[in-house]
Amino acid sequence: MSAERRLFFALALPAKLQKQVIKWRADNFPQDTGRPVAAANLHITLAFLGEISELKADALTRIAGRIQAHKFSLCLDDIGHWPGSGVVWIGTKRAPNALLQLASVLRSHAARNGCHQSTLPFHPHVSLYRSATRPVAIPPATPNWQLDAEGFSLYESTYERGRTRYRCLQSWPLADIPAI
Ligand code: 2AM
Repeated sequence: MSAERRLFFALALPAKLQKQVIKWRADNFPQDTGRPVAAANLHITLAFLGEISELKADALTRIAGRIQAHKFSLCLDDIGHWPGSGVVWIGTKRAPNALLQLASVLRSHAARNGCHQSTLPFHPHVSLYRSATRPVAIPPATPNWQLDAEGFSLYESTYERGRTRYRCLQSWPLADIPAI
């Protein structure tokens, strides 16, 4: 039997935005806030699949390739701390419908293929710190970065020598918004 892999669908942050976020994080949070997420690992999870077989991964990869969704932009203008999960995050106050629909389609396909989905409402976010279980002084606002989503990807999460790495397995483009 082939090994299971920990997979998820996500939106990547472009390298320029990764750098901006990392600099802003360093300037705005004390060093002992928690475990900072590495720049290359910054992303917005669309659907978490968990540890799944190659068979299920193949099925969901084929499905992802048939999804028809449009490009969208979102403004990273929100910030918060979930003490229970220890996550400090940035997100958006107004999630575009195209983002919610893409996540919803991926999550329902994941559920239909036996990947347990959280019952909590989808809250698009970029995790900045993990293991932040103590109170965190949250900056009043983010610099309102714009994220232009032109595609989405399937990632594998691995843990080697004390480091979490996310490897992009495949990406799919989002379609241009038709001119009216
Ligand atoms: P995050 O989106 O809050 O950062 C890979 O592990 C990614 O999947 C991480 O980005 C992580 O959290 C998200 N993730 C991990 N476990 C999850 C779960 N049980 N439900 C939803 N998302 C999860």
